[in-house]
Amino acid sequence: MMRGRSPRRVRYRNRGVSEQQSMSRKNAAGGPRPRPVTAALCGVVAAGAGLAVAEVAGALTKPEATPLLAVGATVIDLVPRPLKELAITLFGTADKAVLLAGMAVVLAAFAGATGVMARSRRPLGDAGIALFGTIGAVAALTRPEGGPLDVLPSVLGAGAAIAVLRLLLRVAPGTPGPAGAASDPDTGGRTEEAETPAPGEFDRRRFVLLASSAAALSAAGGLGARWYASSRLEVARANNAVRLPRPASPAAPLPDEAELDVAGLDPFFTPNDDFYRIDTALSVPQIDATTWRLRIHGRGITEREYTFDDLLNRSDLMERDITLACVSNPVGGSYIGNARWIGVPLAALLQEAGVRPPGDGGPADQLVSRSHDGMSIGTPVADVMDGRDAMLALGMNGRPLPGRHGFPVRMVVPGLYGYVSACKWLVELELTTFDAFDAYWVPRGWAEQAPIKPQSRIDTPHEGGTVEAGTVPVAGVAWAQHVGVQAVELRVDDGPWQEARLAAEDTADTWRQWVFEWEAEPGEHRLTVRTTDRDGQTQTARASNPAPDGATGQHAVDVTVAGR
Ligand SMILES: Nc1nc2c(c(=O)[nH]1)N[C@H]1C(S)=C(S)[C@@H](COP(=O)(O)O)O[C@H]1N2
Ligand SMILES: [Mo]
Repeated sequence: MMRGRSPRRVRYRNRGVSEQQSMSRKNAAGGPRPRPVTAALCGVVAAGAGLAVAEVAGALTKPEATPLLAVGATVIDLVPRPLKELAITLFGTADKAVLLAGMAVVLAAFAGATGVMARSRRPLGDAGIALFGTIGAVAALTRPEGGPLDVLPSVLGAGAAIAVLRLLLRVAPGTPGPAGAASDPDTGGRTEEAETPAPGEFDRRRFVLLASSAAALSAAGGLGARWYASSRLEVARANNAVRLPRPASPAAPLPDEAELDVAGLDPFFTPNDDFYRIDTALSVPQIDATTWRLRIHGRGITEREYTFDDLLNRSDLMERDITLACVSNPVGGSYIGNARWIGVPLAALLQEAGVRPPGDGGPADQLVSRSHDGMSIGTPVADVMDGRDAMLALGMNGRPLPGRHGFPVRMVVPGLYGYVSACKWLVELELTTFDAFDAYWVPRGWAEQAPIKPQSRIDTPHEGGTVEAGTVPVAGVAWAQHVGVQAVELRVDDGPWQEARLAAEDTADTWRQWVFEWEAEPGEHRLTVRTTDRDGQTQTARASNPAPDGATGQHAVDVTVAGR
């Protein structure tokens, strides 16, 4: 077999033979064309190299501007509501990782196809890659925080991918010898049985070595770039340097009985590391608090600017316990958390700037908050100025805001879902009207205004769980922010609603724990919970989706009670 020959000789013969073949069957180096799979592999490796170069370029300039992150962010902005809901239902807060993985799969498929096209015509491959580079560049350029220099990672990446693809295709081994050649339509039937040798072992080895080195270098470069980008401006560092002052208006101490001692029940205060995270930011915005500015402008006021120190040094800082909830939280879901926030009273800040609520003749009924990453959130001016503890939060559970939760400054407004109140990475406040401006989620099918709906949740026993017959503590949380929880009731199977014991109330703006001592009889049982708020409204049993303004329905869990 061919193995017996010296590699060099095989290579030489290989070229000699192919020179007698028609031009259409030659590769750039004059050898036979690589097989489609090989060409596809070349395309994928070239794309990986391009992405890695782009990541390195981004890490050195602006990480959000790399084609992966810029296109990902654009996809997030463009996906229609039903698809986004499905993604949240299926993947929860892992939806971003799934999006990136999905993009990688699509990209690999296109890169493979580009490699195959480039096999017969190199310019087709160049064009395919250029198209991708252009998509990346346009996405980076059109991001809210985008600038002309943001095209750099995409352009450099595309250039690198083209170079790598051309190089790999040049050294790729050609179509295989007799057996393979006969079945390959590209060799056009009149296969030279004896003349076309299988690609030499040397060719193959050289190609495999080159392709795998390129892939390994790309992986190392890409991961290294990511690591460098995240450590370079690590919010945690800036974060540690921030010292939270003592608030002029501290929160009342938590009543002892506000927290029940039941295993499996969510803690009253959600630790920062466990706090749910919902946002459209593919990478956490890295903001330097020392250069951060908040601009306030719009109808009826003169523009003002605040620095982080301006806010930190105010004499009216307040500390409040507020439960934050996401409109996408399904009944029984976990997109809700409770924290002790420190911040600037928003109403006071707005008054200083000359804002009057609409009821007082003010020309603006909507306060639009904008974030560093281009999010816009619309909140009724009337709500933030009606005396509730709306704030520009600087601290969360005794620490500066974590990067994921909006460092250095975010909004928190008791009683309104996060997407209409809780802007993270805040940089701008604009006084306008609901008629004049639609915030980010409104054209995407979510309600313009969305107070949090009263809800209750069973934390323990959990769905599908098994408990021993006897006294079983059934426990959970209930919330009716800014109104307060009046009662929680539990129903076993189709039995009567029975009142649960409520933990002491912290404030009307926080959730409230509850427990019901259940005398559990062996068998399969369904437990259902409902709450009634202090206005006397009982949570409806009618189930509805989160969209457009929050899910309704009652949380139920099915449990098995084992006999003794
Ligand atoms: N900049 C920015 N702020 C944002 C969002 C976002 O996507 N971007 N999402 C909002 C939504 S939908 C919710 S529910 C809360 C969640 O805050 P958390 O992630 O700190 O829990 O942030 C709000 N603030
Ligand atoms: Mo949300």
